[in-house]
Amino acid sequence: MQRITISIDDDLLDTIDRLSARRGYASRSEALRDIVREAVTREQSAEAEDAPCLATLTYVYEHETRDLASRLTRAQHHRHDLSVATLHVHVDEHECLEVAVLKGSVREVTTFADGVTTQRGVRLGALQIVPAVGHAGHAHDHQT
Ligand code: NI
Repeated sequence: MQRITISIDDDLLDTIDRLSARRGYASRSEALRDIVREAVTREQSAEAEDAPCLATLTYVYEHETRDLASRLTRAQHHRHDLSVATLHVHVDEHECLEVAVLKGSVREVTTFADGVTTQRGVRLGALQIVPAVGHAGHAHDHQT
């Protein structure tokens, strides 16, 4: 681990401190490292569409919307090669929350996610991509 000194204006630092407190980071360093990691992940995702990845796709839907539940299930069976696991939560009488764990190329996973989240009756779709390459030897440091 290397130590660097950066200049940052007061407003931006306030924003980082607020974010850090809200997310519960132990220090500014840890908050900044994760912010940079997020940016790097986005960058790599944009660059390397063929790169292998793991991803979680989270979405909320109304199971009573006509055929929606079976269409979503069908979509996952159709791409069973991408689908690792799905967690289903019955939120209330009407809504379900699902978290699908996907494994494939960034392009495949993104296309699948778009196909799910653009369905009528699906809301709050969020895709989190975790690059598979170069991560094996990456130590997640929580010390400073
Ligand atoms: Ni349900």
